[in-house]
Amino acid sequence: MVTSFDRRSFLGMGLGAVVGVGVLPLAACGDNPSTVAPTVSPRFLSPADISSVDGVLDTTLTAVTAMVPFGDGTRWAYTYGGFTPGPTLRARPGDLLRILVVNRLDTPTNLHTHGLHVSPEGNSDNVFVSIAPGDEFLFEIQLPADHRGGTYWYHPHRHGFVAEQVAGGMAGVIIIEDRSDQDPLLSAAIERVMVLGDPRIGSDSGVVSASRMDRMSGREGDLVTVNGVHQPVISGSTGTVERWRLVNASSSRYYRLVLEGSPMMLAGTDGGLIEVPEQIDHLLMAPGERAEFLVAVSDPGTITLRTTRYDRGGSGMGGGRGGSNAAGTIDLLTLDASGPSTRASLPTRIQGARIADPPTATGSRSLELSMGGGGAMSFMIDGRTFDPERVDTRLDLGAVEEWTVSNVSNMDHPFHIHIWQFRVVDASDRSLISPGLKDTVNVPARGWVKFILEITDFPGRSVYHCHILDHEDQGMMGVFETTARAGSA
Ligand SMILES: [Cu+2]
Repeated sequence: MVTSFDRRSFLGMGLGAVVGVGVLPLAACGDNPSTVAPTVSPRFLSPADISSVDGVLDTTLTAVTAMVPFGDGTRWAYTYGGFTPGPTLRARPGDLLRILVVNRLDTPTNLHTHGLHVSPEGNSDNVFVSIAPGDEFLFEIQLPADHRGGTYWYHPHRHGFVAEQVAGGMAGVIIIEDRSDQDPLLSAAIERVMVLGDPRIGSDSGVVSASRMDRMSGREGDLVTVNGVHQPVISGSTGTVERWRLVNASSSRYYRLVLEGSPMMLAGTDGGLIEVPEQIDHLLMAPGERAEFLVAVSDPGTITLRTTRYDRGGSGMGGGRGGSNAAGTIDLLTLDASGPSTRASLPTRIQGARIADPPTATGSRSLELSMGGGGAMSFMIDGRTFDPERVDTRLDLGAVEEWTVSNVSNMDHPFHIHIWQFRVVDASDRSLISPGLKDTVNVPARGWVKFILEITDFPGRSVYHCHILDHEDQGMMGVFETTARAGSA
């Protein structure tokens, strides 16, 4: 049965997909208009795009489990309207996002617009909303007129169910385009959205069951995927620039990315483009983080994006280790370029991408991430587990704060704050100091990170938490509330 909501959702995705019983097609457009290729090297697939029209992006996201194509067969997944990842939502500063979330799961869900600088109240980016099975909820998220362009993403954030729903496949990209995207060399680039995931592969809901050890370490899946496809191949052309927008949508897996066959040019971080792209030799992406790379395709041949091993530490309980990609280097995707050698040029400076220097902090604050022992492991911030009724941190509108987030556990925890972007100014591992804006940063085991947070607007309550989603679900999350300072307007 297809309801009117489903119909809107699928029409909105611009696909003639018919929802049958059982198997649902993957979204496919751009590089490859067909569905999964029945070859050993599946082609790269892009999620469908939904763009705002006259300043409004109006769509429906139906949370539903489904069998989705995988290789020559299918696998069980949590999806948005039958697709994993869900459609890419494209909007501009000042636009309104009107997103109806329909819950066809047997567990509660909601929607978080990760990285967007928007109100956390009411039916905006409010993580305290809970949509019961069978219910629906209309989110209306107003982007400020000065919102930064960038690669953001959406995913469920209903406490207690986040890891399972996201690891199972519920995630999609939000692209905000601003004047930095008008840079001549960038606007000519071939843009590709790349959602990194690591699902468990199986034919029923059993694939999302998690053991106690999984939940302590943070569950990792069987295979790495890019837009739901294992090791896809992009058919590229010489003389072109590729712009890759990466999102780590894995619930726990870290990617230590390397690029072979081309210099690795970092052009953007969580909060959008950086003015001067930087050549780097690798990039660590913790869950929740985004990155943009520019790839100049000048010569025929292959360019391969890989992840190498990363030890994110252990829980200290029963020897559980959180080593991502422990078996060694894994290919994520390959670009296979054809054509005569033709030089492709990258911008050395991106017009309109300048980020103002962080203001001088007027106050400071410290948070401590920890894991408690005992029979049941607990995951805490400042010695407490999450309580939605408690405000842990009170912020004043207009304040500029320097936060030091320290990690006293033996395992890395990626720290994410909602609503805000910050500037990392110092860290125990100086490679964590980013040239761009961030909303998620890894805090290494026994390490610390310092960042500047400028609290300019948006009063209300929201959260900060560990983005290893099993840890968040087990309580490594705190509530902040922003209010006008007493005596100020
Ligand atoms: Cu954690």
